[in-house]
Amino acid sequence: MAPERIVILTGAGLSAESGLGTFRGKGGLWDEYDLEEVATPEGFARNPVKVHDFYNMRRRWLREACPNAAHFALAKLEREHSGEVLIVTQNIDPLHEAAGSKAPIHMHGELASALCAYCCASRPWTEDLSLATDCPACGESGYMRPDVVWFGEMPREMERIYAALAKCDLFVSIGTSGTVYPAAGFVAEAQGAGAHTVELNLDPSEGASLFAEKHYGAATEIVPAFVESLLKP
Ligand code: BV8
Repeated sequence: MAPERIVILTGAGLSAESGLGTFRGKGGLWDEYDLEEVATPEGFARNPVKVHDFYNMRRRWLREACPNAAHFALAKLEREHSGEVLIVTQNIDPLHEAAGSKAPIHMHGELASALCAYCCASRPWTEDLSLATDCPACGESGYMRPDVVWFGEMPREMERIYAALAKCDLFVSIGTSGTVYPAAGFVAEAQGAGAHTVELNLDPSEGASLFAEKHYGAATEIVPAFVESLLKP
């Protein structure tokens, strides 16, 4: 029977073929950078310049990045599936939206947005950030930061995500190593709700054994094929 309610979790592997770096595995960002130094509030407090440089570099990468066949296939599923489709992404890039996805949940925030730690205003941001950047809302200087969720910070829209996992009948995890929580725990939540669980990845993730169905290969190949299998009458 065709699934009615689908929740899809995506990770850095979905954007790998769009030229954006992954975190772990060969050549991953965490090989080059210490996540404690560049992806925690403590690291930002200790050395904001280093953190701004890390995110300014990644924000510049966005200017060259285009959605790939996997992003487009997921947008097609959203348009053509008769039931509900919710995309929850760990990625901070805007490639789901660029491929036509309407409203993915960015549970780890968005690189193309800046947040003022003084007045909490956030707004679209494509340029570099630095300590000299004034907040356009409150005018304070030295408080602007990337609008992302660092380690030790609460991911976004968790209530909405858990509510969707509790009633989904298909959970698909794409391009994630299954190492970062709470996202890595979503498959267990979905399974507990009786959903069919599928992993689409380049190679088995840390949580591979928890999935009922697995397909391994490049996202630009296996995701369009999987979407076609879901949409065929
Ligand atoms: C929180 C945003 C609580 C910024 C990121 C022990 C147990 C449980 C939890 C913890 C623990 N110790 C510490 C924690 C908490 C911690 C955590 O999980 N740590 C890990 C390291 C153990 N989690 C947190 O801190 C989270 N917050 O728990 O808050 C709380 C409660 C109350 C009040 C306050 C707080 C916050 C986590 C979010 C951190 N921010 N990023 C940024 O992007 O710079 S995490 C970062 O990792 C990215 O978001 C990334 O998306 C995410 C996960 O990585 P992946 O997406 O999976 O990427 P990865 O490179 O690992 O894997 C890529 C995969 O793709 C690979 O499997 C590869 O095979 C595949 N692939 C590659 N190429 C392709 C491909 N697949 C297909 N096709 C290809 N071509």
